[in-house]
Parts: sequence; C-alpha cells; structure tokens
Amino acid sequence: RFQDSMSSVKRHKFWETQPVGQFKDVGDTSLPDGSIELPTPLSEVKQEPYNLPSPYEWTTCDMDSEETCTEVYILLKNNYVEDDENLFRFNYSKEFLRWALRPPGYYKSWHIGVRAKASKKLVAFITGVPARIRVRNEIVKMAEINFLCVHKKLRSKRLAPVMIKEVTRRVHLENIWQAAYTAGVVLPTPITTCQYWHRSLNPKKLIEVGFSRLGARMTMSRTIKLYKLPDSPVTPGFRKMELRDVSAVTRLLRNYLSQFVVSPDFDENDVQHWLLPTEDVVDSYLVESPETHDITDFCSFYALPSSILGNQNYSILKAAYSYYNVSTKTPLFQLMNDALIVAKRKDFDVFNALDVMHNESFLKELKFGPGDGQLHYYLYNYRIRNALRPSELGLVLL
Ligand code: NHW
Repeated sequence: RFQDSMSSVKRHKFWETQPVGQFKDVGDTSLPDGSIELPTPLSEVKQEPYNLPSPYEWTTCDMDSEETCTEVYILLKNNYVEDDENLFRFNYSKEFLRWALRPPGYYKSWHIGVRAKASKKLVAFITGVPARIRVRNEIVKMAEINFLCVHKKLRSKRLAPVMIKEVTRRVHLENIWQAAYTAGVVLPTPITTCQYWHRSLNPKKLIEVGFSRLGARMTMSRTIKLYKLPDSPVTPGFRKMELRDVSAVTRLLRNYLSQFVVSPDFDENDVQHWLLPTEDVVDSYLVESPETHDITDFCSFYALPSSILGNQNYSILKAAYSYYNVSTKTPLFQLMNDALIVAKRKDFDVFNALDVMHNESFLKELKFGPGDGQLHYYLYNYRIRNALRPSELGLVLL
C-alpha cells in the first residue's frame, strides 16, 4: 500500500526507457514544455515489426470484416478492464468498436492484433486512431491509444511493452510523434488525474448487482424516490442532434473547448463522426432557441455496457458516459438533467461522468456520487511540467 501510493519509488523497467515525463523529473522547472524527443527522418524508423515470443505473430485487424470485428469483440469482452473488485468488465459493442476505430483519416495499420501461430486465436490487441490535440496554443498531431489488452492467460510476460513499441513504430511511420492515452494505473507521469462520478438511474438494479449500496438510514423505496426523474426533458427546444446541425455544433464546441489547456481540435468531419448520434453508440442533444433557432447548448454521451460477473439475475449493466457538453444559455445543470432524463428513457442503469471541464459544477446537485478508482491521463513524447487540474482538461477518451 505504501509503495503503491508512493508511485515515484516504484521501478518501471519499460516506462523508464520511454520519452514520457519521468517521476524523477517532477518539479524540475528547467525542463521545457513540449516535445521530449525530436522526430527522426522516416527512413530511420525501424521498417520491420518488433519480435514477438515465437509462438505468436502480428496481425492487422480489419474492423470492416464482421469476422475480425467479432474476434476483437470477444477478446475484449473476456479480457479487458475490470473494476477493483472484479464485479464488472467493460463490454464494448461491435458497433462501438467500429465507431471508435474508424474516425476520419484512420489507419488500418494501427489496429494491431497478436495471434497464436498454431491456433490463429487472437490473444492480444492495441489500437491507435489519429487526432489533432491542442495543448495550450499548439495543435499537435497525435495518436489516441486505446484497447490495450493481453489475454488473461498471457499476463505478466512483458507482452504489453512489445505491443506499445509496435504501435509506436507504426505511428512514427505516419510521421506522427505524440500520443494521448488514459489508464486506471499510475505510470510515469499523469498530466492529470480524474475521478468518475455515477448517477443512479435504476438504483434497485445497481444495488442488487453490487454497483452501489443502500445509503445509511435509507430504504429501497426512499432510494428509488430520491433518483426519480421526469418522463421528458424540460428545456424548450431540446432535441436530438441531426446532420444539418454539424456546422453549428462544431462552432459551439470549438469555441467552448478553446478555454481548456488540453482539448481535441475538432473540425466538421470530426464532429460528424464523433458526435452525430449513432444508435446504441453515441447520442447527442442540443437546444435550438424557439425564437431565433440558434443552437445555444449541446450535450452528448456514449453507451458502454459492462458485463456483470456472476450475478444470478442480471448479466449486463447499461452505462451512459458523459462525453462533450456545452452550455451558453441553458444552465449546465439543467442541460445535464435533461441528458439524465433521456438516458433514463433509453433504459440506461447509470450515467457516469468525469470531473473534467465544467462537470464539477453539476455533479453534486444532480445526485452523482464519487466512484472509487481514478483515471489518469497521459501524453507520450510531450512534457507538461505542471500537472493540470481535471477542470483544465477538455478531452474525453473512450
Ligand atoms: S487502459 C486499459 C489497459 N487494459 C487493461 O487494463 C485490460 C486488462 N489488462 C490487460 O490486458 C486504456 C493487461 O494487464 C495489460 C498489461 C495489457 C494492460 N498502459 O505485459 P506486461 C489503454 O488501452 C505496463 C500502459 O508484463 P500485463 C491505454 C506496466 O507498467 N502501460 O503486463 C494503453 C509494465 O511496465 P513497467 C501499462 O499485465 C496505453 C508493463 O506494462 C498498462 O501482462 C498504452 C508490464 O507488461 C497500461 N494500461 O499487460 C501506452 N498496464 O515499465 C501507449 C501495464 O512499469 C503509449 N502497463 O515495468 C503511446 C504509444 C504511441 C506513441 C506514438 C508516438
């Protein structure tokens, strides 16, 4: 426990070799912000893949193929992230994976799998997708790295560092030298550490499956009453986002995100991909002023269910995750209350939000409770000397 919390004394045999902020440099004000390593000529980037232990081989996963997408889905469904008590495991849907991995300008070569040579079974995975990320005044081309997964039976064999080096090599081949990623574990060195908050929509189920506990001096019926929501949104002009809204939403969002230290630099193509509603994947709503027809406010959330491990009655926890929200006219808490109402109507059990951007302002008021476990944000090959507060971060990764 002591060593854990003093992460700076833990050795990181792999991460110590990488161009990331090192724990030993924390507080060293002589080091400049920005790139840690300069790009090398593309001809000097290693041309062959890194070596895997001999029973395994690299594969590029074609997410357009229904068969490959199913293999990835199954690997993650059985081996991806669990909570600390191993009660739940993320269960990203196939449609979600296709959405997450095929944004504008994506590279198929960044969807990297490892197969067992003998059986051809998919046993590990890591992905990158391209993004322009603004850090203060600089727009940096980056890879967003996600879905790093090693089959449970192959853990602790140092496969993860090989996968990370291989994705790095393939990102370098596209002349991109920085990356952004999040993890629940502490690595050298977070740019900020965020907390998840949870808003019960179906408290009875959440308590039954062990996601939440009945509060002190609370009964089930009082709890259900506490979390009750109106049947329909209350803000006049609140409606689902449509294709015709892309340019207005892009303007609203770009203007809003410019105030944060780190945020994506979304153009209209990005907004169409990342924010236009996709059934059971991502949902967006906006407020169109009934008088002027201006788009004044916007909210969005994505659908990421978790498998419930070993419960008799329930196998899936339906969770909505707050994505990007902008308020200029409607108070943010009212906008988010409407988001809770539509999420409840879509049968989500819980609505999750990080304490990023202005989220802190509505969490307590809307009866979100703090989760355990934290989410650390990282940049690869980009130093930010002073850690940010979560409210200075304008980036949500999936
Ligand atoms: S975070 C989700 C990660 N996945 C899971 O938690 C799923 C369940 N766990 C597993 O599958 C979102 C395994 O435990 C994994 C580790 C595969 C996590 N990030 O192979 P070994 C993302 O996907 C380090 C980074 O023996 P293992 C973001 C660890 O500190 N590093 O472990 C991914 C140690 O290094 P150290 C992580 O348990 C971002 C080494 O791996 C890590 O069998 C990736 C141990 O390896 C994590 N989440 O497999 C970085 N977890 O130095 C991208 C462990 O401490 C960087 N490790 O000795 C940018 C690349 C692109 C650059 C472009 C210019």
